[in-house]
Order: sequence, then C-alpha cells, then structure tokens
Amino acid sequence: MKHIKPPAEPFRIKMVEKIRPTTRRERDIVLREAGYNVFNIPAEKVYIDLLTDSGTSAMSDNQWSGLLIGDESYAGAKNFFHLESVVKNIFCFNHVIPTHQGRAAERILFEALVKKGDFVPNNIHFDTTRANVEIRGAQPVDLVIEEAYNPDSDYPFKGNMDIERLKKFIDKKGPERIPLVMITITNNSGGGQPVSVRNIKEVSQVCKQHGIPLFFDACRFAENAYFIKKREKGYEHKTILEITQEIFSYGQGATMSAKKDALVNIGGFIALDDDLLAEKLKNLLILSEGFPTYGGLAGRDLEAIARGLEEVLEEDYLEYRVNQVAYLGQLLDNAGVPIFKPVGGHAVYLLADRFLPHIPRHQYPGWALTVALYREAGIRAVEIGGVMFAHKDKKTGKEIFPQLELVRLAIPRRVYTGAHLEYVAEAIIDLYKNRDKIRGLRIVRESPHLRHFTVRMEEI
Ligand code: P70
Repeated sequence: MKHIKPPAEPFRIKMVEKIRPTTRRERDIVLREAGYNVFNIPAEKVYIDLLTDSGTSAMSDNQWSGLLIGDESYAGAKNFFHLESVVKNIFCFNHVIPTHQGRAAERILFEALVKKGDFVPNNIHFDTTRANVEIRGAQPVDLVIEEAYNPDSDYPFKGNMDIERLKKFIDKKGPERIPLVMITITNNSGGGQPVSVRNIKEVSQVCKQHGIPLFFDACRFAENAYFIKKREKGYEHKTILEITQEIFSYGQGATMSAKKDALVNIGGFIALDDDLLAEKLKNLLILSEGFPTYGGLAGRDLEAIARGLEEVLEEDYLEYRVNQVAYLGQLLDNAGVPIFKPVGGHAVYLLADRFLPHIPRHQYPGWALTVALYREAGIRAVEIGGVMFAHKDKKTGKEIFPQLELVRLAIPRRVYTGAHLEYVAEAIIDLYKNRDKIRGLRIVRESPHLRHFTVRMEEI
C-alpha cells in the first residue's frame, strides 16, 4: 500500500474551539431522542461534524479584523463598495447585489425570470435551486453527461453538461419556454465534480444561438477553477483569477452562496450584466432582503465576504483544500471502502449501497450508514440518497429511488487537521469491517416536502 501523507496546512492556529468526544452510551440516547435523524442532533454532541461545508469555514485573522471596520450605514456602506469591486474583478459582471445566502439569490432571480410552464436546464440542480424553480410552476431539468452517474469512471470533468441533450431539449421545448440555462460549479449533487472551460464555452455558444442567458450557480467556483488548472490542457500556467475571469466571461450572471467559496459563515450575492434585469432584482430585494447595498447582511459581513473572496483565489490554499479532501478519499479507497470517484472538491461521498449490500433500498442504507457513523464514532455526515431524493409513484404510492445512494462527508474549510481526517478514515474503515451488524430503518413520521430535515425513524 502506498504511504500517503496529509497536505501541510498553509496556516497556523491561533484560536481554538473545544470539541468533546462523547461516550457510546451517550450517543445511543442522543440518537433515540433525535429519531435516528442526524439533523436533530445538538452540535455539541458531535465530535467531527461533516454535515456540510456550508457556512462552517474558519475565517482568517484578516477576515476577523475586517469585521471591526464594518460600516453599518443603512445605505452606501464602504464595505459594499469593497465587495462590489472584488466581485467585479473575479466575476466580471456589471451589477453586484448582496443577499443573505444562496437560496435568496435564487429566489429573487427566478421570481424575475421564470414563469409557469417554463423549463430550467442545469447540469444537476441542487435541491434549493430545484425547489425555487418548482415554486414558480416551472420544471427543473438535469442534463449532465452520463459519466456523472457512474461512480467508477475517472472522467476528469464529470460535472459537464451533455451538449447534445441540451441542444435537443431546446429544439423540443423551444427557446421561448427556457428563460435561462444554469451550470452548477462544482456539481454538488453529482459528487462535487468540476465542469471544464471547454464545456462551459460550448454551453454558452448553444445558449447564444437561441438567445437564452446562461447563469452560474457559483458556490464552489474557486475549487472548480483549481481542477481546471490541474486537469484541462492549456490552463496549467494560468492563475486562478484568470481562469475564473474566463469562466464567467461565457455567462450573463451568477448566483452565489458565500457560505462556501467566500469562506464566511453567512452571505451570498447575485452578479449580472443586464441593466434592466438588475433594476428588477433590486426592487424585489428591497421587498424581502433589504436595500441593495446590504441585501440582508451587516456591513461587517460584506467585508468578510470581500476578503474571503480574495483569499480563496490563493493557490496554496486551494492546493491544500483539494488535497485534504483527496487525502481522506485515498485513505478510504486504499482500505477498500467503496467511494465515488474521482474525489470531489469539497467532500468524499461513500457508496452506501455497496457499503451495505444487505440493506435493501426501502430500508435506506445511506441513512443507516449516517446513524452507524454517529453511533460508533460521533461523526456526523449527510445522506444523499433515498430519504433525501426518492419520489412517490402517484398511483401506487411506492417510492422510486434515485440512481445513487450516497453518504456525503463534507469537509469544512480550514477547520479540521490531517489527524482529524485520519480519525474519520479509521472509524469508517472499522465500520466497514463490521458492516454486517448495521441494520436498516423504517420511517415513523415524515413531512410531504424535504422530509430528510425532520423525518423520524426506528431501527429494524
Ligand atoms: C450543502 C448546502 C447549498 C447550495 C449549494 C448549491 C450548489 C445553492 C446552495 C444554497 C446545503 C446543505 C445540504 C445538506 C446539509 C446542510 C446544508 N448547499 N447551490 O451543504 O445556498 O445554503 O447559501 O442558501 O450547494 O451542500 P445557501
């Protein structure tokens, strides 16, 4: 077996937050009280929290010091102008509209653009974009390439859009029913996989031919740019900034959750070129989020986002980030634990159906794995499988399961050390050795929408 090492962190630690291991007995009680749903577990009872990489980053000393110069004026705070100039430099769009997080950006954009009966293509919609399209009475459509669903293919850009399917789809439905096309970088629902510049350019050409605007769901744009630098011919000598500028030059706008690649705990924005549309969006913003120079955020938040966006482009940071996630994947892969390949930018995804072949889909193997991981090791992960994404047949009421049954180990940015990841890998490898003992679950109570957040279960 190859000896592998964690990447050296390009930072040192000057403030710490205590985390406390719990006992197995304690965790048994917590699980029972939580209805076997890790969303219901108090964070203090979690040792290593890999539920999400969203809003969980550690900010730098530079960002924290930025909070102290937050200008809390209602209108025209100086931090807004800083954020605006940073976003304009990276995204190269004329208008920058802050929002409190990503889904607010989506809701406002779709309210202005999308109407009943429309279709919105994407590589794969993330669940909030999907829900925000559906609430407009429109249909979200996933047009990612086929390789995206094959966990064993090592194709370097599994987030790519299927260009032929996109062309056919536009021809079939007509461009007048497609108010925008989106590309999610990196593709979160498909394993955190990147999209190539070449693919983005091709999507943009198809959109241009039909007069359809192209928007990016840009949460993890810097991780995507780093993969391009490492994997796409012709980009090895470009800076991350040059690559991001090229990516966004092919589109007309972007929605952004700053909770990911802007390295902050809250925030988001919309960036776009169209003056008329920007005007519309600002008016909608005022209704629910706030005045267009703060969009539901404090001046200090705007400053932290601006500084985070500058830091995330640093190549030593990105190299460490992507390699840290890859390191965890490699430890697991070397031990024969089934994972989705290649490893994505922000998370390692376990293949729960291969991990627990004795648990049938209707007993939720992915969910069972999140319960076992918490019970055995105090680690919190999230199921991205049957509980989150199954839909019910309208006639029979039977569940129809998604193609992939995954458990996501999302790595918060700059938070855990190599030793923490080794602890996680060892716990999962142990669990894999004792996988026969893990049992399936049945649902006791569920809500009709987004049931994973509140569902209550019992073990079989
Ligand atoms: C995640 C979180 C948020 C997200 C995203 C993409 C590609 C938009 C948004 C919305 C959500 C989550 C999932 C499971 C557990 C906890 C949290 N993704 N587009 O972890 O942004 O959250 O700021 O409204 O990934 O993937 P926002």
